[in-house]
Amino acid sequence: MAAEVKRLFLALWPDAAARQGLAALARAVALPAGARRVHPEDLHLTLQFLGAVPLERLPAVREAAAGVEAEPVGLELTRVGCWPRPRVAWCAPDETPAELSGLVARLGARLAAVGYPAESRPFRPHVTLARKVRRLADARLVQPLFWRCADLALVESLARPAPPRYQVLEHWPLAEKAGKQKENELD
Ligand code: 3AM
Repeated sequence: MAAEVKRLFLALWPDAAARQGLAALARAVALPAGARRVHPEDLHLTLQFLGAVPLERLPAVREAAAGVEAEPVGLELTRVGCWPRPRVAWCAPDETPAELSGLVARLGARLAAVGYPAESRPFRPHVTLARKVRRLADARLVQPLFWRCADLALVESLARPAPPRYQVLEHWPLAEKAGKQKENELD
């Protein structure tokens, strides 16, 4: 009998305020006919896709994610555009903040150590806004959206066709370093 599996990925998951902002941005983007907007509750930023994970591997994956050292990441989403091959419309920052690259590298190393190596393609942070989009002119947002990413989530991609399609199985707050908190307290 085939082993039971879950289709999983690790993502930065927005809090209610960031989700509202992302959803408003997604609504404001004019999309071509046939585009399928991502359900507001599904908006996220993927850090690493794992694919089908057998249930018995789940504890190792959770432990890998739980133990990653990371601080909250300040992300300024400044532009929208489209990748014609996966046919997705996205919003993205101009540059990848160093804290985000660091988080992806450390998380990737921990996941690789339990058998889930990262993709060879370079990491390009983005929030997918819609699917089935072949063409959308790159545009700068008049009002960039700031998202303080403070929640790392292990997410299941559900097989059922209706959105929302994703379910957070577990999530971990990204903690400010103790030293930094002290500094802020003195401000
Ligand atoms: O976060 P976004 O929407 O960019 O496209 C899938 C989605 O990306 C991606 O993982 C996220 C959660 O489903 N994904 C799905 N299959 C994938 C694969 N085989 C994949 N990424 C890489 N390789």
